[in-house]
Amino acid sequence: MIIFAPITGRGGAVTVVRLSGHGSLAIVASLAGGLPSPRHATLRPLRWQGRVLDNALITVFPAPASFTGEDSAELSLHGGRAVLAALSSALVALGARPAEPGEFSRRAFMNGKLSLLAAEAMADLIAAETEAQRRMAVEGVDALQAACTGWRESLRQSLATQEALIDFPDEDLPPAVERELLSRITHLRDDMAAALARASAAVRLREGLEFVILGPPNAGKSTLLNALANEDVAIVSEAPGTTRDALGVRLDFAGVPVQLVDTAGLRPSQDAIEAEGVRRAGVRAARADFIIALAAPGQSFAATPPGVEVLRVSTKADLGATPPGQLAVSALHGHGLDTLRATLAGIAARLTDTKSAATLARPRQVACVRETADSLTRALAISEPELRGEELRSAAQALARLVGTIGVEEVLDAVFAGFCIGK
Ligand SMILES: Nc1nc2c(ncn2[C@@H]2O[C@H](COP(=O)(O)OP(=O)(O)OP(=O)(O)O)[C@@H](O)[C@H]2O)c(=O)[nH]1
Ligand SMILES: [Mg+2]
Repeated sequence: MIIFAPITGRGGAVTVVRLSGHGSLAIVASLAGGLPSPRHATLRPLRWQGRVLDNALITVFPAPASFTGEDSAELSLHGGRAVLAALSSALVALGARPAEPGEFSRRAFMNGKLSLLAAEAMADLIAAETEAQRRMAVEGVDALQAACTGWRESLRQSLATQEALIDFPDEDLPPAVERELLSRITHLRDDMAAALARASAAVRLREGLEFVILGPPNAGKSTLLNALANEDVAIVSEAPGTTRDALGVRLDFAGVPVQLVDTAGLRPSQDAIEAEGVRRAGVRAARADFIIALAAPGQSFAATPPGVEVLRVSTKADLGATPPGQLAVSALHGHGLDTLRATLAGIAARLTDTKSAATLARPRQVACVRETADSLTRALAISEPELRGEELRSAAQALARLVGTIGVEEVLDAVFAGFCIGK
């Protein structure tokens, strides 16, 4: 099936439409009145039903030297809705259909042009908003590919040794064979456990962090949010209980994306709407990556949910003495904000530090490696050779799902559905 989609964003001066699949070059030839030589960008008028659609820069990529591995072409058109619409109807009339999200990448994967991990990293690169996300997408994938190759090889050897232990009675093999097998499995399991331990930083970096501002009414939460965002996002007033909805702004703290969330001032309230705001503040705080607790002079810091790290900051430093040794700001006058920004950037960097090692940045990847490691842990607890072999085979299957060599359909649906059209 021939598929097509614009592979550039909307609103630019040029729109590039990619066409891929067996027969796509014949479609290009019929629109362009012949085929330019492979991989040479060539300017040609595209004609359909006797009229010129547009003058397009055409590049054809005969299989297998294309992104998808299929016959493929890229048509650079003048950017504009009408141009794209006219070309699309011509392509549909000639037997092509619009591509589904991720369909080009999926074909590239199927044709061995792109590994599953590389496809995921490419999607992350396109979605990257900050420098640290870009770096992780570009550099993390090689480290992860290398780690996976090592893991698979180690598991393959373990399986082979285990088979030998099953096939030949114990007395024929030196006891060292089994000792080495167990030590290899232990080493592999520990290596995966280390990768899993680093995963939360990678997942956080990929998804972005959430920092929640929490404190009593009138502590200056909304004022601080506006100051850090450099934008008048939240309503500020001297009336306590102004903010009700949790309100987020997306910031870039030294390359790490952070959603900074302002919340309702915490106090018991008879007002149903304010009480709901307070409840929501608690929910957001409980699932935050980090809490910035605020209190103005004379106020005390609110209790925070267990398990979430907190930074206490005294506000309205211009109004009165603040506890010594504690970060203090006056958001109204801009005092202390640079120090606070630097502190928050340091925290964001620490929470997302992947230590430049192989990173499992997606929940899917984490689940596969956890499943593999769990099977290995169970295998280590089993002395019966057949049963241990079973566990090792489950481990191998879970690992194969990570790189996409088995369970292909189900894994691919989940992975590529998250892509956007044109990828
Ligand atoms: N003097 C002084 N006043 C401040 C400062 N920061 C905020 N305020 C004032 O304190 C009042 C409350 O500020 P908000 O930012 O609305 O406080 P809040 O914590 O969001 O309050 P709620 O939304 O009601 O929970 C406003 O009148 C602000 O102008 C500060 O640094 N110094
Ligand atoms: Mg407020």
